[in-house]
Amino acid sequence: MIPLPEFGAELKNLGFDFYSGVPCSYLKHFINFAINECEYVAATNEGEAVAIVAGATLGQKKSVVLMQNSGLTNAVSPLVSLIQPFRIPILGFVSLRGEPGVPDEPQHELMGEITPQTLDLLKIDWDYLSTNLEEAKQQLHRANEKIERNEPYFFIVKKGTFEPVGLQAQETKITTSVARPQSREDQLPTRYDALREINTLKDNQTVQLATTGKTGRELYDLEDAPNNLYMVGSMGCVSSIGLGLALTRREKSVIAIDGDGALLMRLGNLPTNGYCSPPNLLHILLDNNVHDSTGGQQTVSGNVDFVEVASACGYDQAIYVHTLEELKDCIENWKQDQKLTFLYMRIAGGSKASLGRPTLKPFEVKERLQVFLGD
Ligand SMILES: Cc1ncc(C[n+]2csc(CCOP(=O)(O)OP(=O)(O)O)c2C)c(N)n1
Repeated sequence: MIPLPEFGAELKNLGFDFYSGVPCSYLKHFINFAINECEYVAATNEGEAVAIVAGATLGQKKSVVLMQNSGLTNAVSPLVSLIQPFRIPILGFVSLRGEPGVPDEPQHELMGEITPQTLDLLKIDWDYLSTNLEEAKQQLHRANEKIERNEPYFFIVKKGTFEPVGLQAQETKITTSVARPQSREDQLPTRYDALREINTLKDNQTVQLATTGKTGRELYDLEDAPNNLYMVGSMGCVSSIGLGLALTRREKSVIAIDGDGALLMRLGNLPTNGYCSPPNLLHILLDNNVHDSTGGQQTVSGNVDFVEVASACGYDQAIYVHTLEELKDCIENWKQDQKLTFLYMRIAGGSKASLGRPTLKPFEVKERLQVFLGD
């Protein structure tokens, strides 16, 4: 069995000290170690955890994601359409519940059988983690070489790999949130005009992350800049990338621009953001009540009070924005007095005619952003 103080120290020596994940009993001692000794963000699902460590990696922290193999399926979208096309080198540990030949519960049987092939299909290089400390350390060094070459790397962890580590007392945090609800008519600007307002206020300390679909395309059309990231895939992950980046780069102002379809797809991100509460994260939802990018199919956003939801999830403040003027004021106020803020604005459907797409490849956008961030 691997003693975690030594194994964890080796990871720290290699620079890995930021973690996110969802627990698994096979990984519990490793997770306990991460919670006790490192920065660990408890995610609500494994896809969110992948996006958080992706954001932390953009922020130049070598980062680790921990998950049960049943959660690998939850993480497929960001692994396929964020980690790979952007070439974000994360280190993963995935447990092997349902290992063939080892008695386990029926729900793990198939996943245990297909875990290695799943990683192969995802084109993620992997190895079974040795239960011998010295061998495991050598494996870490080999994994680190991959990471240094901008490639993700995963270990599959079998039952009983780690020696026990107890869980130290954990802090519980309750936020007092301010919710400012709707108080007048909406101006309903176009997304393009709202994005222009946001973009106009950008300075050289700000990073703008734009959600999947036409939000990123319109931002690119307005102004292609090194401090922009057009997320293109991993729908719903923009605020989680923002969280990882904001936690690791406290001196930067991180603005995550979301869509209603995307936010609803991963609504579980909100409580994690609210709990971690980085003051330098501004989360803006532009709600057109439709999946505009895929043809305007209605979402259920009309039935959701996002300001109340974000506030109830622990955002320090959640504000209903009615006009472009208010949007400008709210962004300026947040810059002056930073606290985790959610801005909600209803916008008109539709988008700019004959809209282009970023000509840079996702990994080129990432590399450019890393230069901006001082890599
Ligand atoms: C996981 C996943 N499901 C579906 C899609 C297809 N898709 C791309 S953009 C989009 C609509 C996004 O809607 P919303 O977040 O409301 O933004 P809008 O298009 O209205 O600006 C969809 C469904 C995708 N890219 N990824």
